[in-house]
Amino acid sequence: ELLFPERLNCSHDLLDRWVESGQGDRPCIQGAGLRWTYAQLRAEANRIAQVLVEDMGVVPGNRVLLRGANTPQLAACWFAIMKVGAIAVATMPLLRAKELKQVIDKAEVSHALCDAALAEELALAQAQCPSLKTTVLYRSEAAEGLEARARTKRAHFDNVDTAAEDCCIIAFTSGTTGQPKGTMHNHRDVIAVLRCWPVHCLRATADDVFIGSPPLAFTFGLGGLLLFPMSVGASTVLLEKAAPEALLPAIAEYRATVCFTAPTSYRAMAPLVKNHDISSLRKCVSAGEALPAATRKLWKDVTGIEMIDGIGATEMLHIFISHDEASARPGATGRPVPGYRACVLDEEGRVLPPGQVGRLAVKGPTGCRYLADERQRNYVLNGWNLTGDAYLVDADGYFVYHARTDDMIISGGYNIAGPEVESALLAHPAVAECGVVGVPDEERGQIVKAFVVLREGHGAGAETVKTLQDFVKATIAPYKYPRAIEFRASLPRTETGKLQRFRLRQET
Ligand code: 3UK
Repeated sequence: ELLFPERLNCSHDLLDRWVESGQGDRPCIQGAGLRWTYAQLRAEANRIAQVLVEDMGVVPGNRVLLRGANTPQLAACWFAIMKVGAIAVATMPLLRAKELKQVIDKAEVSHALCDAALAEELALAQAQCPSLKTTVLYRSEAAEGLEARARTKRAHFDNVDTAAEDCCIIAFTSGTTGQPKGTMHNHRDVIAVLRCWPVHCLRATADDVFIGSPPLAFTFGLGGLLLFPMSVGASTVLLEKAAPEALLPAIAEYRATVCFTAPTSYRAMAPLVKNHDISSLRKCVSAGEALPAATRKLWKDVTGIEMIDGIGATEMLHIFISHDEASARPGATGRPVPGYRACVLDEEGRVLPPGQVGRLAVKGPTGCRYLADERQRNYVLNGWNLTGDAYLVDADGYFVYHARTDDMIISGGYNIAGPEVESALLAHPAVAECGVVGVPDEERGQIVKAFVVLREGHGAGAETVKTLQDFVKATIAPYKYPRAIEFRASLPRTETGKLQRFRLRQET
């Protein structure tokens, strides 16, 4: 059981505390050509907090939209929102006006801070959103821009005295299957996650330099690239562009030690590692989708590093099943992070014995608060969150991922998990990426179909199809092999690195 004071503002624990204890000169955040200490980030956030209150009229509880690539300025804006007791509604940089409108309406956004480079789509959305009254642009030269306003403010600000249970984040799920869903988190939740996975599985120190790809609008990135480094007094690198080709040179340049990204990014980086000096790296975290055993091995072969896998979810804020380097088990996500409980349920909500696939349920200090009532009714049971994943627990208590519940393939009476077939295919050297879905079939109901991106030097053709099919049959139960294989140049993914299987299904 974690205990918290009744009044609590998370920005104090993460930011102000370091300055107050005389450690304000520690390096805190880099990126976009900037290098700020803890004291500098705090001063920036304090000035922006005054812009929010004095110029924009933000009061505690207002929902403030954030829109921008990962930069120190975005982080300063995030802290400013915490400091004034408002609610941060961070959005993915790639969202278009239509999607922004949905977020603004659902979250009842009243104010926005937006990177000037991304102003256009937000302006289009704002024209159709009556609730959104005031937008201020940052990284802007304009006289009414955030920087010009912030220059007139003081470096000091007294944080609003928020309750631990005041909401401070509305986070939207990445919409792997369609409509984004809003989830709410309070100041206590932010502090609670700091005391769970980072302490038990990551164990970073003040000397670590964090880096990675997930946007701060994705709670995987918010935790991994902002909250977790700052909770231990470490430093973080925020990259505006963090595609695999950009991430490797950045790791080398900043001498980064802890990396957060998705499995697909590790697979893309693996063949390029030899061109870069990434000897500084000591911890690599994978989340967002299942980490196939073949990807874990590939990364270990080229870097020597045992990855830390963890399943997290926007509604839980961060990772709740994971492991540390010493207890990694290839093919398994790990065990419940201390502080969380997890189990696998059948359709009626009964706990299943080890070895049986069912619906993953999780309970802990975070979770259970959706914006939409319908979501709350269907995905929260008795304080347990149903994540929508099919899992099994093995005899040692390790949780093994199977599929998203709605991605299970039923073919000829067999239940087949697409990701298991993907893992098998990824172990073949010709396969760079793949996605496996069920497609309608008159005889079998569905058949297993694989979409495959080949590695350089491998030809798409009947011969490769046969080779890959035989390879799968030799690795897992033969009935699971992909009866159809289609070669693609790339696969549809979300901004968070998740394969969009629903799109693959639509495309057949
Ligand atoms: C899937 C995984 C297998 C799973 C997230 C870390 O991904 C995050 O949040 P989302 O709300 O999606 C949640 C869903 O993604 N998933 C995530 N990680 C894994 N499946 N193995 C994994 N390691 O379907 C889950 O229900 O976008 C991840 C931290 C914070 C996050 N928000």
